[in-house]
Amino acid sequence: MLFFFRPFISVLKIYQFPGVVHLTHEGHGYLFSWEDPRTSELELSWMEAREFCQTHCMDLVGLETQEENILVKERLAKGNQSYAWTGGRKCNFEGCDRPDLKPVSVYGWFWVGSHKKLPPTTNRLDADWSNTGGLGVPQPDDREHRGGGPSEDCLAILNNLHSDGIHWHDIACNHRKPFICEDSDIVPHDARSEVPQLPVDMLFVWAT
Ligand SMILES: [Ca+2]
Repeated sequence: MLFFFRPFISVLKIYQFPGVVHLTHEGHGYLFSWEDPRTSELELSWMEAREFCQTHCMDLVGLETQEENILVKERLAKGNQSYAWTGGRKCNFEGCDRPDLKPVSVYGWFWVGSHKKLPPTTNRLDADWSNTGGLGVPQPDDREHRGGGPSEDCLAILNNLHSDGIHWHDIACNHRKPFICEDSDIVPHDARSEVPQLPVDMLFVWAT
């Protein structure tokens, strides 16, 4: 989809501060946008947030393990943040036409930084989807799309906005939120200082 191939937004360059890491876990650095005074008030769309992370040779955070998910959620609570973008994305764009991703609402979610798939959304034990939302039904519920709006294709952590604790929600990607970046193993280490901005399409090559 054209959405993914927009040019990088040059205004994000003003926020460049390479090397800033607020947490290290299992060899990966994490950047929480609200923890740096230069971006403490910054809220971006999911794609803009991803571009910010890539500018820093990172990507939006992937929460592949329970431990990592807990660490990130604790940080969100500690910072009194209402929500934040993660790197969770529904694969419903060009290149996603694979049988194992169907139906996309169940099998099509993945972490963009690691290319790892999330458990099927029917598996409520190994993921952290909220059990409620604006419609009072479990996430992901694609609520805006049901109401005639955009598809809820991006994964944010919401902090008790629905009296549901801190859990995952599918949200339309154009919403503006603080965000969390994580070192990406997909980015070659020796390219980090040489290639500050990677081509977007490179990041959608699937591991099969
Ligand atoms: Ca939702």
